[in-house]
Amino acid sequence: MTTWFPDVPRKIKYEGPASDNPLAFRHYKASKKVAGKTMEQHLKFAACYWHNFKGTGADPFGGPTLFRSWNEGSNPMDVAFQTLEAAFEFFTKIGVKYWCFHDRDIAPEGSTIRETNKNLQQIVDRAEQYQKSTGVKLLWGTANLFSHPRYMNGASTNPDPLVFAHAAAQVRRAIDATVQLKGTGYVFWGGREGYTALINTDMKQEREQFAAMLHMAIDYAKKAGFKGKFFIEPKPKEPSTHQYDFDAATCLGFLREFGLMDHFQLNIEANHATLATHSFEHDLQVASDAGMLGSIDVNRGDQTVGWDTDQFPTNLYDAVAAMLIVLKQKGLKFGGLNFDAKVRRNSVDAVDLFHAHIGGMDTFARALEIADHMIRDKALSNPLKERYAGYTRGMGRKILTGKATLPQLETWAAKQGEPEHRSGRQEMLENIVNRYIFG
Ligand code: XUL
Ligand code: CO
Repeated sequence: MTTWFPDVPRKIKYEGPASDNPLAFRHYKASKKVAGKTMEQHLKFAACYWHNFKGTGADPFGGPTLFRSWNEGSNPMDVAFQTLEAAFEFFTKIGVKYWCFHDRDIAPEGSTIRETNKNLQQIVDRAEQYQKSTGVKLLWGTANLFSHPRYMNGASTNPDPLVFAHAAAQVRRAIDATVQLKGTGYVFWGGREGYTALINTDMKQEREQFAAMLHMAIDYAKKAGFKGKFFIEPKPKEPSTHQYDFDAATCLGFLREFGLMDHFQLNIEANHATLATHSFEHDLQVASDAGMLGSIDVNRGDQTVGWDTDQFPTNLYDAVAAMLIVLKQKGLKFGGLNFDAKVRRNSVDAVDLFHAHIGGMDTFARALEIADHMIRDKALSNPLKERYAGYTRGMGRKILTGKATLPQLETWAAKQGEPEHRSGRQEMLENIVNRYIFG
């Protein structure tokens, strides 16, 4: 077997917090038990195919900077096969148990749908073999419905039904690929499912078209034997000016409106939540509160810029907040933590992919331990319980159980007089979080 990563001769190991080896984990120890499960079981890390293996570093102001050995070659299918080999070498050496792909990352589009399908099938067959020999599993698959010029006005939300049909063909085959590779999730991220100008857009109909596609996907997946969950991945904008899957709350409204709640959950991405002017934890909490947090694209944005920088997650505060929510809902059954993140355009060496994932995996491993410690100590849940205690008895309880009326409440308020002037204790609670984080 060719070695695509000669700088990393063997699997990355756990060496403990004191290690100064840049190619070692300091906190992520796959077999370490936390709250009755191993870190590997809790965290379900996935590496993504697109940024790691197909990212070129190009931006609107300059062309490629990341020249990867596996992307060299003149025959697109040869390149696809060697990229797949490199990818599985990477997954094995970094020690992620899962991967994620778009159809077009793994196999090139042909000149006809037939040829495209053939290309995809050949790569999926090979991927199935690699999965068997390495034990790496598919977390989720998806179709790229945003790069090809035909999708410039949207995919399922396109004004032209023929474009809808091309998208449908892709979704069908991407579901087949996901089923064959035993993926537990299938993602819809609608980068072009939105508009750039309302003046030429029938928003009401476009949302109906989008729902029609999702219903067709459910019907098809049932027949194809898909046992996993569909995920919608919210994002407010970029590339479209306005995207229909704006944020978690908008997606939940959409799923409820079109009768899709039973088959879908949400895949929350940190940098998408912040683009929607929420925090990462806000969108996770919205999804989790609705019983709809299915998977997470872990990354981070840059506070100083307003676009999707997709950096690797290294912020421990954000990761702890995320793990508190994940642990409280008892994990991610169908999903996991997918590093939808890319190295910077000047991180030009293949070894940088390892540094990036090590950083992300160590951050979430540490966050898992901290969050578990906080939950065991009820560090935040006790103060929260205390803050809302009034609703567990008397009139508070009546409000929540639908037994109170406006006149009754008026009488009660008049009798009780002014409420106690109570502190929210935000600073004290922030210090509690720091106590666990500082150790
Ligand atoms: C784009 C994004 C996508 C989805 C999959 O911002 O996050 O890569 O995760 O289509
Ligand atoms: Co994503």
